[in-house]
Amino acid sequence: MTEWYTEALHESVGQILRIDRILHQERTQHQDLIIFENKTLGRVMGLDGIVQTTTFDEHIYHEMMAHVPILAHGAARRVLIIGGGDGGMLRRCLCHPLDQVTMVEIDRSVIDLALEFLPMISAGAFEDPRANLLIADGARFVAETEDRFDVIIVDSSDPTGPNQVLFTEEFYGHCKRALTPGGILVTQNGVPYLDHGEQKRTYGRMRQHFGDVTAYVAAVPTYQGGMMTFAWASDNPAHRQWDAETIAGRAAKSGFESDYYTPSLHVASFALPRMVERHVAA
Ligand code: AG3
Repeated sequence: MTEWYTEALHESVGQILRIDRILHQERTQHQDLIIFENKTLGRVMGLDGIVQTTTFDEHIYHEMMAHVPILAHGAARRVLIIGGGDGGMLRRCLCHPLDQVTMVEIDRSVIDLALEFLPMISAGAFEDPRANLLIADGARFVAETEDRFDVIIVDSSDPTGPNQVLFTEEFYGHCKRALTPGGILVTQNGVPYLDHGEQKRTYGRMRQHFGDVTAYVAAVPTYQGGMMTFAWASDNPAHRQWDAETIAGRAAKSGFESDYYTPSLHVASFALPRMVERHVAA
């Protein structure tokens, strides 16, 4: 009998993925986790009924959330990732000549199981001496840390449960405090065409703490619903206005391979549909 994974993220539309083979399934301390194979998508990881990553298109999301802020910053030495248990974000951050990448993941099981069943996503990143891995509550970490970071990347799931705290004004204020002057915060902010209001309110909340707030976009096929938005907050508007040549020069210095990211796409990703502009301005 054919088994299907039915995603339960949006109220009245959704996607189903055929489960060709279950590699692992368990209730971790924090969430329901499944890793399965699908003929088209390769290996898929779902948490609490929502597709988190697939070997088919993880590169789009991870490249855009790591390379865009790091290259826009231009002089980042220290990066913080909140979440990111599969290690794909860590791997893309470590493509750059950084001193350290701190990753704060609340659920150790996600890391362990991704290492076992999705090792191609982190591709050795956890062994890099510049990787500083902490198993802890990310919201608490940013509220309390004395460390300062040039870029903070919030690689979270959607605000459906306890992780709603990662979408609050208070959390963004703590991120601001943990950034160096002119530092950049980026967060995954859902698919605007299908989204719950929670994510639309992100920009107004960020604006309470940052002088320059916007979004940039990429389409990730398995985050169904069209384009996905990444929220962007900094006090330095120049960081989202570099031209493609400047970005290309920095990318060449980092010297990495990508499958989605290009310097011209980087620049273009800040061009927003009117509807997203309205969310940003609201
Ligand atoms: N975190 C973002 C998952 C977003 C899913 N949302 C959605 N389908 N609208 C992914 C973790 C990858 N490191």
